[in-house]
Amino acid sequence: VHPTSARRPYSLVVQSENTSYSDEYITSKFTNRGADVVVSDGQFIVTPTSKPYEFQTARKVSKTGLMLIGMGGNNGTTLCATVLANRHNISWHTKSGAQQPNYIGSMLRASTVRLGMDASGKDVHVPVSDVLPMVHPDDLVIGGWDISGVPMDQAMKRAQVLDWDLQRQVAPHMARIGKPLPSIYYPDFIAANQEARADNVIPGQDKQEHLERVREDIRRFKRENDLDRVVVFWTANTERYSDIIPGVNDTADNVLASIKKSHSEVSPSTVFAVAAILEGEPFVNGAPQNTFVPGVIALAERHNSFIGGDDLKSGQTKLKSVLAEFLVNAGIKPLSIASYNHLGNNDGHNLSAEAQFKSKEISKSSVVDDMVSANALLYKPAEQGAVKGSKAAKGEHPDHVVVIKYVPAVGDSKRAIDEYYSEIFCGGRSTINIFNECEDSLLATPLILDLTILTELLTRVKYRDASAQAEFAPLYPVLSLLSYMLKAPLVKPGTDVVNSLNRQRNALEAFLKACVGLEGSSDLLLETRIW
Ligand code: NAI
Ligand code: DG6
Repeated sequence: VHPTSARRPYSLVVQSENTSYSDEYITSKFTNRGADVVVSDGQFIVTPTSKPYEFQTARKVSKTGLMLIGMGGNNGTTLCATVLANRHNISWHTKSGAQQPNYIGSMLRASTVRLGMDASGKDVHVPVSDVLPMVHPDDLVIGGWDISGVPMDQAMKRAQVLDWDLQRQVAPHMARIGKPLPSIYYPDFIAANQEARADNVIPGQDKQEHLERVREDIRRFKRENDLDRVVVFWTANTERYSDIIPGVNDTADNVLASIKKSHSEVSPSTVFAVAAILEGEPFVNGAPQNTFVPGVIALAERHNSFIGGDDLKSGQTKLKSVLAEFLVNAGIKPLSIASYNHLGNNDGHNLSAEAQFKSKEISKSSVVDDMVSANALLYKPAEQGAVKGSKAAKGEHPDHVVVIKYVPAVGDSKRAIDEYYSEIFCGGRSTINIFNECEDSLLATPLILDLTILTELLTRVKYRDASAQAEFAPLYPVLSLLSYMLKAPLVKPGTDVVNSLNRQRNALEAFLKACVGLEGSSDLLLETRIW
């Protein structure tokens, strides 16, 4: 068994007055430290703040189902087949030799976190998945929907992602999953070139009936598999953006009423999100469209139901969120970022349509905004009172262009080219070119697993304001802690989006550690800098 697939009993014990253990819970005390800043007459007046909280994490991992919308696609079939390969320990032959299944690319299972030092002063690291009790990906019960009724073994073959020898061995297991459940198809939302796939659709155009049908699918899946929790995950085709229309999708009640009226601006992904919210099960959007119209966020708040999104951050954007931050934090000024990619899978085919490309362009483009706005030394901030829509009102920003082309021959193997053109010391220029080639679905699958496992965990974590001795309450429904795996992170309305990959990871690591009572940044390493 590959180390990333190994099953380890939960064995982390924190010995501290801040951490207590019962059979049911891990309870920790945490002080949230920050600073309030007031700018007055050119002075920054900073007041450190601290507020005590307690976290309570249920130790029993839920028996978890993962319902994929778009189960028969490249991501869906790759995920099912690789989990089955891991579960049954199927190894296969490639031209370079025998290959074992593993979970490489999963931040939870294949990366580590530093706990502290041993007696000899050496760092001690554990897999991130060992910090708190988490679902093992092999244990996920997988099901879902697809508008294409091709059975899963055939759909895996159609995807052309996995080595033939793996496909051959995993095919009987895939065949047992059978056909995905029929799904909701509103042709207006995905590219016209997808029509031929749509042979497995829930009949009719009555959106309320569709909602009820999907809710029943979730309930049945949960019942038949004896599950505690079902994560509903959109990995279906990218949809066009929905128009935000007052009275239609701006409030929770309006979204529900619009579904009842079968309003044309309610997308399939929104119907699925509403179904999950009403069932009290988490919903994650792995694609870029605005499934979470304001009314859906409000509905999630009303039902205390968890949501996360948008769009898996698998390759080019992940690197961009590191490289752009590196340049800006090094005091170098990116003047333009030009990102091009081509791919030949069905996702690329769908994205060759203008409206669907637009959704992807938006999610890929927002990723450097916060880094740029954090550095007023390099980029002129937006001018208050400047003409609306003018450059001055928007603030200075590097030119940022995103191009995607469909080239069928390369299949799932995406080619991404990026040019970072920057201003350096005293008028100099620097150009960095990057070329990346990679199977898209093999990058995406571990992210879907991480998002599912983290989401399940976050449903088990409660918090309370320790100073008020309040009741423990669930976290806020929009799970922004999932940002590390997402291109355009959905955050609590009114709060800033953090795109920096390092900051996103630090936040997640700090949160997991806080839940076991390990506080503070370990990178100061003060003991190594003083006598
Ligand atoms: P794919 O095209 O192979 O699979 C999508 C599947 O969704 C297809 O089988 C299609 O029949 C199905 N589908 C379409 N509309 C549906 C509906 N209303 N209900 C149920 N099923 C429906 O695409 P792939 O490569 O699996 O990607 C899936 C999604 O994930 C796309 O939106 C893509 O943009 C997004 N994504 C993929 C990444 C990757 O690296 N592979 C990274 C970031 C996002
Ligand atoms: C073409 O860009 C296809 C897309 O679905 C991407 O593969 C996907 O959004 C991943 O994007 P990125 O920028 O994280 O590599």
